[in-house]
This record gives sequence, structure tokens and C-alpha cells, in this order.
Amino acid sequence: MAVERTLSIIKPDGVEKGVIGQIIARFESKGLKPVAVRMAQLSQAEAEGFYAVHKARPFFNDLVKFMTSGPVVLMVLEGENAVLANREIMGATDPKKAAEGTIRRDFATDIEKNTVHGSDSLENAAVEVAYFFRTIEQHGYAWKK
Ligand code: RTP
Ligand code: MG
Repeated sequence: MAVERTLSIIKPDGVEKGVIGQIIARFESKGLKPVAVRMAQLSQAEAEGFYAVHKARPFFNDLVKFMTSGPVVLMVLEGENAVLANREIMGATDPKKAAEGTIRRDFATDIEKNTVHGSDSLENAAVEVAYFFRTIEQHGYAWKK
């Protein structure tokens, strides 16, 4: 098992619904520790840059509009297999298809307003973490068995 870091975002709908604490508690209870946390209101340029891979998708403009509509919570989560573990805790993109007990099943509104973002690969996680956090802003834990 490898200790990884991944980027998590509590999207504007999650902040608006008042479930920041419940979401972080789910990560912590499943072994993912926040090593960097910041609240921010993304500018259009910041959101477009972050979602650049989706630029050609039909939902791109709506996604940028949604992600800039209110504050978000940016987090780096650290833990064993953090990238995949985070995706499992989040659930499927469409909350109607998300498994029971996942964040999206329990809190998301729809396929767009789906409460959380999580990096989808270790490679993208490194890019996404660096997009929002300098190394000095990431606080490691001692991983002792
Ligand atoms: P995320 O990147 O936010 O963790 O979500 P994901 O991997 O599960 O889904 P992805 O395909 O990367 O899509 C990014 C975000 O775009 C919005 N979306 N809207 N209207 C639509 O059909 C649609 N499809 C995707 C969602 O906010 C999705 O999380
Ligand atoms: Mg994605």
C-alpha cells in the first residue's frame, strides 16, 4: 500500500448546504487526513485552468459558472491509496448512480452540483495539488504503524 496525496474540493453546493464538517469527518474516519485546507472563491480564470481538460465538453461553461458561483473548500488529502480511496468515498459523478453511503449519494443535487471533486489519477493528483497549494502549505503527518 502506498501513501498518496490527492486534491479534494468541496464544491459551492456542499459549502452552501452546510456539510463541510460532515464531509471532512467522512474522509478522516476512513483514513484520509487533510494536510492542507483553504477556503476560496475561484475566479473564472482559475476555474477554467483547473478544468482545462474538459474544455471541449458540452458542460464546460456551466461547470465553470457553477464552480465560481460561491466559495469552495480546497483540500489535500493524504492516506493509503488516497486517490482511489477518495473517489470511492465520493461516489459516482451522477448522484443517482452513486453507491449508498457515498458523499454524492447523500449530499449531491445532480450530476453537476455533485458536492465534491477528487483527482482521478495519481498523475493528475500531483498536477491538481500543485495548482492550488505550494509545498510549504502542505503539512505532512508522521505515518507510523
Ligand atoms: P470531478 O472531476 O469534479 O471529481 O468529477 P468526476 O471526475 O466524477 O466527473 P468529470 O467527468 O471529471 O466531470 C467534472 C465535473 O463536471 C460536472 N459535470 N456536469 N452536466 C453534465 O452532464 C456534467 N457532467 C459532468 C460535474 O460537476 C463533474 O463532477
Ligand atoms: Mg474528474
